[in-house]
Amino acid sequence: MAEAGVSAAETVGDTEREEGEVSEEQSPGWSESQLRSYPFKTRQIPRLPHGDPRAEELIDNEEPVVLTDTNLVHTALKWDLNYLEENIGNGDFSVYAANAHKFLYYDEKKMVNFKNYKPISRREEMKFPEFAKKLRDIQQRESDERLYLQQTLNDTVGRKIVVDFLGFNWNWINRQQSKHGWGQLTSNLLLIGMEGNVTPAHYDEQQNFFAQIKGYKRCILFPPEQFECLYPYPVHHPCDRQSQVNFENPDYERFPNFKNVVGYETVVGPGDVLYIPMYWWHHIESLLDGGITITVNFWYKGAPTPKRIEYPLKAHQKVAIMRNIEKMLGEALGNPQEVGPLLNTMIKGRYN
Ligand SMILES: O=C(O)CCC(=O)C(=O)O
Repeated sequence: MAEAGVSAAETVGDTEREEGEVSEEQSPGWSESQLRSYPFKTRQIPRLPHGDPRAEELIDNEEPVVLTDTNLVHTALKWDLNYLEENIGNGDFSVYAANAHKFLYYDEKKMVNFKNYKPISRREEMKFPEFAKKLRDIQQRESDERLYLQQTLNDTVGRKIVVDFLGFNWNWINRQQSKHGWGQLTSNLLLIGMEGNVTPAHYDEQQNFFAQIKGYKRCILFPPEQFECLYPYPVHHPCDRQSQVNFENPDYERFPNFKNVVGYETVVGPGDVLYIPMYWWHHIESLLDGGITITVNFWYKGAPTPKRIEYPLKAHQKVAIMRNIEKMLGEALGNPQEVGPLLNTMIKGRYN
């Protein structure tokens, strides 16, 4: 059977693309030279109008698709640094700062488990005008420092932002939520990135409609079937759910299956909405020399587990089981550091 993601993608006539090869289907507004290069193949994620039955089929099957005409965030397409500075209010914003382009997510609560872990970016809380000033200053000085604002929208936002938010196409997205039996909308993350910023590959345990507002982002996705190629950090590590593989210089000795990874990719621009299915890995980069990017995502809890489980289990269900086993072992042993040695004892000479 074809891997998840391959079957429906094939039905819409996408093409397989070798590294560096130019794809025929391109949104205007960006060029191939703005993409970083990686040593693996990708196929294009289909771009479809939301009313196209193939788009619905992809979402039903939990496969990615770019929807080109949802009008989901049409009231936000005017957002830029100046407008947000004037209207976003006096709340605190989490801003990550780094001296390199990668912003590897880390869970601060898990840092007690791995005391030697040193994050490559640091979080600072600041008001929006301070962020805007820092950003303009870095751009002017042509400094290597980079910022990435990542803040859940909350009730501190100003009146105009509330009006824009209420004008989102809630009709369409609420229908999607109920049609697929998803749980509640848990949050809308606002992301404001600098050109060239990279969020390395990771998966989330939520459904995501990723709405692009300003600038272009390249999104490379991998289905949950490729877990073995992507080598996530241990569950108790601050970088839980993130791949350990450095895509720009993979260590094939440590991560040999990375040679077999095959991605699905797209470039999203203003008005596009990418469906990132739960448990799908995603690597996201703001295009090189593309100016700032603004995105708002819509994270939903997945549908509840069905009462009667069907076998064989799907890849994402196996990922959930593996996560639970790691968590339970950490708790039972009273020390997350003992999980690895115990798992090794269990399999060595018995299951391998
Ligand atoms: O846009 C980004 O850089 C990361 C966003 C992301 O990982 C998400 O929406 O799940």
